[in-house]
Amino acid sequence: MIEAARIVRVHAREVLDSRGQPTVEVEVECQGGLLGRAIVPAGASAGTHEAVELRDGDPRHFDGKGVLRAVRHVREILGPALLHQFVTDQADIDRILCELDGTPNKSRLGANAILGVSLAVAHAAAAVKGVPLWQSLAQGHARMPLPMVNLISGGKHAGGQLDFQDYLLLPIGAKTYSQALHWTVTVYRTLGRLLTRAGHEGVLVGDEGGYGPKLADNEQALQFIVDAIDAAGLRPGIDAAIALDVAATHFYHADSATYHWRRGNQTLTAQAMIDHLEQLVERYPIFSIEDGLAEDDWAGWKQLTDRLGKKVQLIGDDLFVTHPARLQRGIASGVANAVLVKPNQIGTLSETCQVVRLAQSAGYRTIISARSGETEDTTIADLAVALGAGQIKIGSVARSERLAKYNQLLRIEERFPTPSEFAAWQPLG
Ligand code: 2PG
Ligand code: MG
Repeated sequence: MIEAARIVRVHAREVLDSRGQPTVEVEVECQGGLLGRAIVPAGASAGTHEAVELRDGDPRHFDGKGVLRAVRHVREILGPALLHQFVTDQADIDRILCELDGTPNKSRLGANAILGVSLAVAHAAAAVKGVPLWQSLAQGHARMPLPMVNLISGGKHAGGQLDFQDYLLLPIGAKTYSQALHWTVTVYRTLGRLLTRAGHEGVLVGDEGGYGPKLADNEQALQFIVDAIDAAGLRPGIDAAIALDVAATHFYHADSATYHWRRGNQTLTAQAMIDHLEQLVERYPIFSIEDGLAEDDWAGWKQLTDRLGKKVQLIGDDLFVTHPARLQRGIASGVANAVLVKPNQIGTLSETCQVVRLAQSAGYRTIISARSGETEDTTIADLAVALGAGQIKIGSVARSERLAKYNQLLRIEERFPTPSEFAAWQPLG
């Protein structure tokens, strides 16, 4: 058993993600042939403080988006350094990977190269132990997460039709994961019918499978969702609520410290943004707001938290970028009350787990999240269960790179069938 756990081969290749863009796949093989494999996702609305995703910049190869350099770093630097290591020593391995890179943001070897290895090691360790990944990673209280599911896409994910990036469903009244998923699919389909009936014929889906209709404004999108919850036979605000990812970083102008709506050519201060979000919360059953303000607008974020943090889940995505130091700053200054957790924002599995533990110990909620560029890799589903994260954000209930993860959670749920093993929605305050 011990010898079988030694790494004997690390291989990487360039594969394609759900947008048809190149990304890194890594395989880690142990003595005796047991294998772990992982594919790294990619964001479109990435925060500037994220770990660096290395792209080749060679215009002749996938318009400069190739990842052959990152692949080479796995084959020639990271992989050889791990030969003969015990695959179950995840923390040591992640430390070696960080040391080989030597930069604070993984810019030398690439967070995409490093994360691919880190996650493939975790899969290989689970294979060696002969248990599912969630079980191999489990720390403390493993439980099924509540999904937060994209219904309508705007911002950078759907051609900028709407200013907010994601309008999501939070099935807050569901008693189990599968019930939450079933309700969400029903609302998604109902919403599709309502949009079609209102003349949004052949409505296209955005990068994450959410509808991308040309609506007049944010409020119209919110009203469509409330109507769809209702028409699906669920009670808005009781069975199902709305979550928003404003992704405000992407319409913030730092030079004038203002937020620019594309719709109506409006310019808003942080104060006006907060007023607007508060009005929306009063008018619609919005229980969660992600990136309501920009990634470095700490002062605005503090006001937002003081105003809404007692009743609304306020998630930092671009704000915290899954980074322990940024999250620590948020906790110390009372900014936000939840953190979005994306392994590729920080670059190793161990650091990702560290951020979740830090958040949990401070009473911040944790939402494990996919990226807008995804693949068939399902690691985050197991991770959300293993860490007892509470919530997961994967995109919509369309497109197989999303469903691969929802389906993995259905498989895992067979081991966690009771409502007591499901992270049902807990009201704030
Ligand atoms: C986000 C993510 C996922 P991206 O902003 O939360 O929706 O988008 O992966 O493009 O950063
Ligand atoms: Mg986001």
